[in-house]
Amino acid sequence: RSPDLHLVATNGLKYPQPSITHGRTDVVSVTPWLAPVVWEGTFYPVLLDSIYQKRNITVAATVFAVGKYIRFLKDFLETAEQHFFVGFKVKVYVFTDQPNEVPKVKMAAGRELVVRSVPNSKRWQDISARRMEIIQTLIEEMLKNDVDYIFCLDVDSKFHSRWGTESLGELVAVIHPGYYKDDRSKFPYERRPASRAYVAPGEGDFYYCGGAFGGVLAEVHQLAQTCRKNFEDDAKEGIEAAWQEESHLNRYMWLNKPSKVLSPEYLWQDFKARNSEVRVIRFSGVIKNYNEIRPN
Ligand code: UD2
Repeated sequence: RSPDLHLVATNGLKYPQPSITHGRTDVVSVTPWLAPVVWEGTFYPVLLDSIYQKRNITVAATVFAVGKYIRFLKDFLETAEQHFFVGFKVKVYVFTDQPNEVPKVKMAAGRELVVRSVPNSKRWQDISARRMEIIQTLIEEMLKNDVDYIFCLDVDSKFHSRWGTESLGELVAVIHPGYYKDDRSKFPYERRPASRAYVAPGEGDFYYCGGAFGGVLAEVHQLAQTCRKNFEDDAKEGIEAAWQEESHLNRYMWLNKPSKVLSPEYLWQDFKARNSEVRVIRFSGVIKNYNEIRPN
């Protein structure tokens, strides 16, 4: 089914009158291919929630906590309870090499934690990149159950404010907070033509995060399968893209335009001061000591 074709509103629901001449002027809220860019002030949460409540949707999230990254899981899960699709059916899939260390976090009715074992890897690059293969396999299993949307998120992060139905779409990408004011020649795309993640000079729309993406199952499956295959085919030729699966994701999103783009409100970085156009930080990466936390 195509979930976004028919938006049925609730009869009698009250919300402010929409305007087509007044709105945010400090940010761009639509891409040149006419996908919404979601910023605070561009949507009505109550209206969107009522539309998606009618559909009785289930949203899955995947998160990987391998090796020392298990320490981030408690805050991630607790803050997800407070901010991520509150009031909706949610299934959080935790992939870890230490299933016994997964914190017991109390979840509201309709919300569920599913813990899966995955092996550790010697190189952090492999842990990060192998997520695509595991996400691909997970979606193949899920097609048999009733999950509608999936988001794939980094564990070393916390929710601070609402992340909800405004983020739903067929294929959803998040603008990376580090580069959104830069010329695209400065984006850290993979620049070697030999790689399947290559983005040529003068190409590319935005620089998207590897740490958050999502959409409907079929679309995210296609993305994960393609990024996995390209990553593995590169590896057979001794090439690893500059930012592993994030580079492949950026190549993918260049060719397959996301139907919804989430502003950097949806993945900020705690070490960066908040920019004025970012009125709300919804989700952000915590500060971490890379040398201490990574296996190599
Ligand atoms: C960026 C991306 C990340 C990924 C990476 C390139 C953001 C915010 N982050 O972050 O998604 O694309 O570049 O590979 O866009 N992990 C473990 N154990 C480990 C290492 C990694 O569980 O030992 C998992 C964990 O879920 C972590 C994720 O892999 O959140 C990404 O690794 P990272 O956070 O070290 O990557 P980073 O900060 O370079």
